[in-house]
Amino acid sequence: MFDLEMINAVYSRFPERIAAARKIVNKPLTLSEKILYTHLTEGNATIAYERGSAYVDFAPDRVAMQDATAQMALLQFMQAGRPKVAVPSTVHCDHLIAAENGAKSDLAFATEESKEVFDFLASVSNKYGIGFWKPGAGIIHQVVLENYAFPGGMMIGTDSHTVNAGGLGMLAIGVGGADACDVMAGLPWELKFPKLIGVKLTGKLSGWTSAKDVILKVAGILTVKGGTGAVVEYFGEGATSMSCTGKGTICNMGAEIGATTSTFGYDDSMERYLRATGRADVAELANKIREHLTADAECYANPELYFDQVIEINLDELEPYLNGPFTPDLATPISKMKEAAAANNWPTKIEVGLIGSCTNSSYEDISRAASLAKQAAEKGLKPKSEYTITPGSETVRYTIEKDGLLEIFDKIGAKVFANACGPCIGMWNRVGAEKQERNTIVHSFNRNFAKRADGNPNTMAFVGSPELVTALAIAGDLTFNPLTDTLTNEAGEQVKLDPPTGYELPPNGFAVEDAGFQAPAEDGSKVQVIVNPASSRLQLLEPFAAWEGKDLMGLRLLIKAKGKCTTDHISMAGKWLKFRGHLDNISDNMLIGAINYFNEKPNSVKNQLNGSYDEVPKVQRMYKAAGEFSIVVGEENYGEGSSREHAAMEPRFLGVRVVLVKSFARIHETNLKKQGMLGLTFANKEDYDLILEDDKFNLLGLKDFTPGKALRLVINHKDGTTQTINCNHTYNAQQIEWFKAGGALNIIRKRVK
Ligand code: MIC
Ligand code: SF4
Repeated sequence: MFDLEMINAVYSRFPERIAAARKIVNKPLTLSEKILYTHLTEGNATIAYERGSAYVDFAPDRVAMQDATAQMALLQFMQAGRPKVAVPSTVHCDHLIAAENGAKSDLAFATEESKEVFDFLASVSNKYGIGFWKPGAGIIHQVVLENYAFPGGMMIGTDSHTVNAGGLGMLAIGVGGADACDVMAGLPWELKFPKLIGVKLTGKLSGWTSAKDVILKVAGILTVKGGTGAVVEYFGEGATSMSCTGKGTICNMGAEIGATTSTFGYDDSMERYLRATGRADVAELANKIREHLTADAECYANPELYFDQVIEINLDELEPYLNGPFTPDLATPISKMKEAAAANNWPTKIEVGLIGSCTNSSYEDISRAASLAKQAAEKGLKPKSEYTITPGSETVRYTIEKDGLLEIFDKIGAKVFANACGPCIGMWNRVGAEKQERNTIVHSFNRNFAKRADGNPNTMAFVGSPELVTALAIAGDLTFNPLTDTLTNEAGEQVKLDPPTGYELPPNGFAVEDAGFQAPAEDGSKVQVIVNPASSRLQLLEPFAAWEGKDLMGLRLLIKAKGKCTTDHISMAGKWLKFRGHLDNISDNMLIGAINYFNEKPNSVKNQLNGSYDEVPKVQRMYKAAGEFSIVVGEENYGEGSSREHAAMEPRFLGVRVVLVKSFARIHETNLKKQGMLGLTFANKEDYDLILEDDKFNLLGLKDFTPGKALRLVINHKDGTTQTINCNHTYNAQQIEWFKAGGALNIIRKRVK
């Protein structure tokens, strides 16, 4: 068991800090507020922070990083001049393992292919006191839930789905590596005090409906930006009657609505999960302060008085959903899929059904899916689609193997991939994907942006619960509704699938031989971290230049991005994950997925220096070589999706100075600020329409860069006319200092010297 002392220390502060907060806020407190106010850097609360506007310094209890983002986070941390991390931290090797032939050979291949990176992460971890989870141990969020998450805690993680730990009653928040670096260096972590959305769950889950459907429904209601700047707190009979891992699924996909995080109050399901995962002592500690680990009763009785927005969902009436394609908020109840598919001309033949991922690979998920696989075998049904499983952790994998569940899947021809991200992040060497055929897949992951799973822009991915994905893979048909429809079996009979059944927790307990953990050295001072200067995968960071003290004149338009521009569009994953530790090399993927407004094509922009069209990174490198800077323009929720700070560092590195959009996703906006970029929004969104392909820009007002005061952008059109528009920003005084220093890390560097 990890962290018992730390958890004890956190809990012993709770009563006093909550009493102080209650006094200052002067009304009953939600769980989210309790966790926020017990984690203030200042200690006991002295101010009632205004939700949605006050910047507040917090002291998170722990940090988690995955291999693809840890490289940058730790390259930055290495410059902070500390012998050890200030709070318990872990690294998890999961993103760099591609899925192709099956767990064993894929893992062996990845371990060899990414040896240099894994060795780097292992040695940095060893040196600085960071727990290291080896390749094959599992996906970060599942491993965190099983080992580290605790009710009432606050953690940050360099991955947007860090929020998964809300299933155990934490406030767990996804951040860029620079934020993680601060916290590991013992500095406060700043967050805008969030707004609160309450989701009241009445009724109970039953039959085909699962926790996943709750969040698929919520995504349909709130859309991909509806949760921005807010914590979503779930409560009600539907919440307490649901499993802890089901809660994890709901919180996990809260990232897809842009929520800062999501959480649930401590309850019996969490206690059961803590005990089942070998943390009875944590459960005992939590039980002692139980009333502090959930909201004050008044908040749930009259939520409208305590939350900024309240949504009510009746689980008795909730249908299974399928969300997609291309966006996780396009929610279609399964009963309406037939119509929706016909209306949108979606291919209805399902090529592959994929279950698992950090979102949905609990014992409960797998056992419910297995109950359907078992029926298929018994009823003479052969899955019409390919079917794959990615277990979330070695503990889950080992346990489902021991309990015979893998054998059941084997009987229907399923392929088991390594305990890793694999197909969820484009690390899927799918045969034939390069042909770019239009096709449909269904999966139980969380994201379905274009190209995300297999790199094919024409793959339409629909997100559903593992049970629904399994039923659909058996049917091979997107319009199959297992609640009402029958299937023809091998004997030509019509058969119906019974609703799935499963176990909340393994009836015989979890088991594992080697969970994959490596503890760091007690004294890491002698450990050497070596980065080969000739490496194509790792590169030490050079400081970015400080602001030159002047307004920015003559900026070139690099791209005016049209429509959805997620971090997958800005810094694609898949094969590019290889270069996450090498800023120069990964910069060759900068914005290659973004659609150019002027020709509607990806990765084709006008080079203003010679009028020709070329790839975005190439054009930007030419500007850089010519000593010129540029600006990127975008639309709504720019930078949606992941926490990867490469989406901010690449433009910074290549000489983009300003990103001007209609609105930002939270993590990306912070990442831009941290790296010394100017992330601005149109004061009038229609001004987006003023930007022309040959424009050059002057950004004015920087000498007087002040919180709350708009900057001015002069647009110089090719025909000699100019227009001046206002650009808003959300920089506070400290963030303005980051900009001036050329990035937050430069300030830390100065302190070290
Ligand atoms: C994702 O789901 O997009 C990722 C890959 O886990 C990212 C992190 C990354 O890009 O490394 C995330 O969600 O933050
Ligand atoms: Fe990995 Fe996918 Fe989860 Fe991201 S969402 S951590 S890529 S499994």
